[in-house]
Amino acid sequence: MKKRIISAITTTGKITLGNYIGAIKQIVDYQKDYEVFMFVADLHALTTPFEPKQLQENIRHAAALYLACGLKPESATIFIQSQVKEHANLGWVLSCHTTMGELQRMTQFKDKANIKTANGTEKIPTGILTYPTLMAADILLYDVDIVPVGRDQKQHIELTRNIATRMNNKYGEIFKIPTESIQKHGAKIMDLQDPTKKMSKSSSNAKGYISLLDDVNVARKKIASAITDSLNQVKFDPENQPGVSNLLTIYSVLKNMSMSDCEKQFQGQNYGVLKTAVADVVCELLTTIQNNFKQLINSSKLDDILKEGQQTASKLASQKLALVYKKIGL
Ligand code: ATP
Ligand code: LTN
Repeated sequence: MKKRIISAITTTGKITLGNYIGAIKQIVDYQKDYEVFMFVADLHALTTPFEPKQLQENIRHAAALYLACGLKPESATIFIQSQVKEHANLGWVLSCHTTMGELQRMTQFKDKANIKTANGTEKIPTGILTYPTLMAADILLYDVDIVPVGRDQKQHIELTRNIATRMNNKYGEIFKIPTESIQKHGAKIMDLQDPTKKMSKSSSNAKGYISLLDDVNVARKKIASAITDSLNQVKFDPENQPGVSNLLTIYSVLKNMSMSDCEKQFQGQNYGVLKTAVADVVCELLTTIQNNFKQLINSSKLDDILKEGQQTASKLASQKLALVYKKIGL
């Protein structure tokens, strides 16, 4: 039997090159040999301020982009999280088996909540704190083996394992214990304007990230104005040359080349040459994705794929939730 994987992207904004390299590309590669579940994490998007219309557009764009990036409905179940009610149901049960301490220790919570004062929590939606239990539900509903994610999610998968093990020990075997898959290179693509920060779709500076739907000329300009350094050597050294290392990482992942081969290719060249090469490979990718996207975004084919995804996912999710309810005495 094929091993199963699951992943998702939160619809808090435009899907970025960081999301593509850290998550989507891995999943597209996995689909040859694994049974893939990939969903649009729209319930997770409620944890940050949102506009209903924009949210709806982001959800459809995300689903179309998964397909445009190469996910195939024949080998992947693609669905929208809020259309499978069991996610929120199981999320509640799991939150009752997770401590406040565990959730407060999550690095992403500490970053996002940015608690500075004693009464600072008044402004933070509770969902920012409890979101890892919903994420654990997303994973545990489907008996998956592997969760391909970027590095920032490692802690959440560890928490998922802890909750699952705790419940298996208390109630008997319910959940399969998943592991994360994090790439050696590309697990954390950095902001083009501040290469010490992760490239993030919710960044306030659009020059720092490349959206998969950015006009290619805009993307080219963003890469041309990416922050580098004054050392004038193309070397992979994230600590001392974070900007150059970030560009090299993007190049090496998209070209499927080893880092040492990339370093050799640019040895003795100036940063302009590197930037042009990165822009070429990124724009080639964006052009392909955007052409596919245009065909899909208003098509009924997309609706059909999502409907089928919902049915397949719901079947598994409802069986798992029924087992959980039975085991815990509901
Ligand atoms: P936000 O910007 O709102 O914090 P995000 O862009 O980090 O969101 P998520 O939806 O939280 O996106 O992440 C979706 C997937 O993309 C996760 O697996 C995450 O680890 C990965 N990912 C996100 N940003 C990057 C990045 N800069 N580099 C590599 N992987 C990333
Ligand atoms: N917020 C998550 C996206 C996500 C996810 C998941 C990823 C929600 N549920 C389940 C993998 C598996 C993130 O990666 N930031």
